[in-house]
Amino acid sequence: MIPILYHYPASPFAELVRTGFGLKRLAWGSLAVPNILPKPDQTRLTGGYGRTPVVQLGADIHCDTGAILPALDALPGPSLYPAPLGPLHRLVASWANGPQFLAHVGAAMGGLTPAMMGDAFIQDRQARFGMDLAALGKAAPHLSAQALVAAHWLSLTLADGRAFIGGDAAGAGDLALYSNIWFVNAVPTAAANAAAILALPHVADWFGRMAGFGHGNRQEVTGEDALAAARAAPPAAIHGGVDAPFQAGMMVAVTQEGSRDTPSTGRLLRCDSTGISIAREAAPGLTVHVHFPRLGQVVVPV
Ligand SMILES: N[C@@H](CCC(=O)N[C@@H](CS)C(=O)NCC(=O)O)C(=O)O
Repeated sequence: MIPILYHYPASPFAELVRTGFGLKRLAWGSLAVPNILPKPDQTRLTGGYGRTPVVQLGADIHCDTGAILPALDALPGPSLYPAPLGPLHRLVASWANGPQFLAHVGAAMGGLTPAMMGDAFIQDRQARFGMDLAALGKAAPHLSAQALVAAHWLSLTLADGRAFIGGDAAGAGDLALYSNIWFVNAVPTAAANAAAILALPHVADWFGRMAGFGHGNRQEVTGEDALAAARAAPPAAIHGGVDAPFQAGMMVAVTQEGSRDTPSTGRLLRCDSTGISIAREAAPGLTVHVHFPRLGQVVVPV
């Protein structure tokens, strides 16, 4: 059973996972989804979660890099949380993928005109996340300055000659910082911002080492292949409990802070600091377990 990534090329969070596959030298299935809703191949399994990326392992569906990386970590290959930082990689990643993500959206996309983004994309992000992409240009200088602080701190961290933020081995914190800079570097109109970031001492060399991991061994799969994979492998046993006030087995809806996407609804299996898992019927006779991190998710009984 290989992991299947639901993604599109320009997604920085997807690039984070693709590079994670490279770091772990994994074989994986690539399922292309649009960069706006609807994404029927994805949401029939997640039940509503429409963000990119999602990773499927048989009948286990992992939403958000905060759930995807721990799931990939259990697969063969180098750890994504190497010592000496260990779990501190998660702290770095949640900062880079949290407040710093918006800063990098500004640095990457602030120079795009509405015509370049297209009406459908602008409307999707406005309706789902309340983002005013048409006005992003105004905020871009401020946001670009915020993004440059992350690169400055990265540069200082690397100043003692270490290869990655924790030493010789790259981890989830490196992946998160990398995907933000990759995003800025990938947009031609953001070339000046990318140049400012990559000009900081040690950052370009580190960026090259991260890019050098590649993407592992990718093969294209279809939505039908993915459904067959879900039918072929039952969900894995759940490890973790259900914190009060929730109770195991109750029906809940899971949404994301700051998103108006349709909730993923199901029977609660796990809800504690390790994450959230729900069971749902994805198709007649097909039960899947949908997993989320705990951070940033809103759980409501229904
Ligand atoms: N916290 C999520 C954030 C994912 C995210 O915001 N992804 C962006 C794309 S990079 C997204 O879903 N945008 C809307 C879409 O692609 O439909 C994670 O870590 O995976």
